[in-house]
Amino acid sequence: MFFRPRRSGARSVVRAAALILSAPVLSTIALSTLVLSTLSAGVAHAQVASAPFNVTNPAYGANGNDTADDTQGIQNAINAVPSSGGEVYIPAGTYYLSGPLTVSNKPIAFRGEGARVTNLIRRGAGDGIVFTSSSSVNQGFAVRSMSFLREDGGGGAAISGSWPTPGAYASLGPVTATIHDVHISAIPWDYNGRFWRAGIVLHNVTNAKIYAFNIHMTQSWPHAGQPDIETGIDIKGASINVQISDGDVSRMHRGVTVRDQSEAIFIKDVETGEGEYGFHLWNAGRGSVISGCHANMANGIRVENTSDVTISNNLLFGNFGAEKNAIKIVNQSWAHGARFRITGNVMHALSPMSNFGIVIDGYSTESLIQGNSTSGMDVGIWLFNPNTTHYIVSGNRNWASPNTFIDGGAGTLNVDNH
Ligand SMILES: [Ca+2]
Repeated sequence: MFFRPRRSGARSVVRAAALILSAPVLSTIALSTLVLSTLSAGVAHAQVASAPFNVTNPAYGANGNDTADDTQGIQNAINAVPSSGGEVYIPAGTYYLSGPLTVSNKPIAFRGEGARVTNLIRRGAGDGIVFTSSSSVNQGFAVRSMSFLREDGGGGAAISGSWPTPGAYASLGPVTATIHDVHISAIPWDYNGRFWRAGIVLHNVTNAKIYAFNIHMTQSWPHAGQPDIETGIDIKGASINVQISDGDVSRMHRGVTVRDQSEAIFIKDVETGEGEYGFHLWNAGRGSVISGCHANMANGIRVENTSDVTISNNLLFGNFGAEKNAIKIVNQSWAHGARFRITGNVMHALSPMSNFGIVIDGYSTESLIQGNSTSGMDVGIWLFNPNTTHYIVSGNRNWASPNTFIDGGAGTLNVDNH
């Protein structure tokens, strides 16, 4: 019982409650659908305020069939959405942005016709869509079915959302942010110097779902002149209960980052490639999960000063190189060092030696490393810090990984590792 995930019961309740509560809310997408069906039932036009705000309406002025700047046209449609919320519809076509699109303090859903069908081309430095709510942790924000392509300039996030710091029980609220069927990249393919600093950034979000995404820069990382904070998806602030699934990030410094106090972040079936870190959690809260993911990066998964993380059934390949790691956990105090589960992962170094499979460093306890496979590493599994205690390390296989060092501190079990 020492190794049971102590919070799993509580989290299941929270997630179940979130699912139940999300159904009637679903912010603006459900609202628009409701309005449309109400319309077809013959209800008076006075009630259609929340029907989609089509950016190509002449009253707004965007045009997806010409090369003129569409920033103001789309912004006009955003501005026309009432404070009660609505859907901004961007039909198939190519739209040019010379500045960011901004939404402040109203629920809004952006809908295109599909990634690579509705294309937003960003010229110049800065963000793409910026949503800010300072009034409610549950104010809805959705983006679906469109591409964000940077044509020149660097920096900025393609999609950015920010909410006030959530209070107690915020996790019982509705699904706040939904982002899916989005493609984030740069054009043209052969040019060095055009990329986003981040694909998607969510700050203080409660209950978000990000899925069916493709974030792929055209120039291989490292990008000249770009800071090492480039991230495909960046979850920060005190975010809670975010599900990131079924997508891929490549040619960024990091694939997915979770930081600050963010907790209960579920990362599933996500592929990362051609960068420095696949998945990086640091100074984050408890209860995050990385499962069924794939990284082909210099480092696979890095966890710093973060507790209660499950890392399971991942495939971590890489040209790891000296001092690189498939999985590394490093904690600077007991406050963050408990209850890791590292199970069923397959790790393989493409350029053998001088690199590591699983490394546990610093203050860390009450954890399980079981049924993992490493190959081609100089060191398969390494627990060396006397402050790493009460680990069970069992049934792991280190193929062509000549060194396995399992010492650790008090209460460490080393059973059937080869
Ligand atoms: Ca245009």
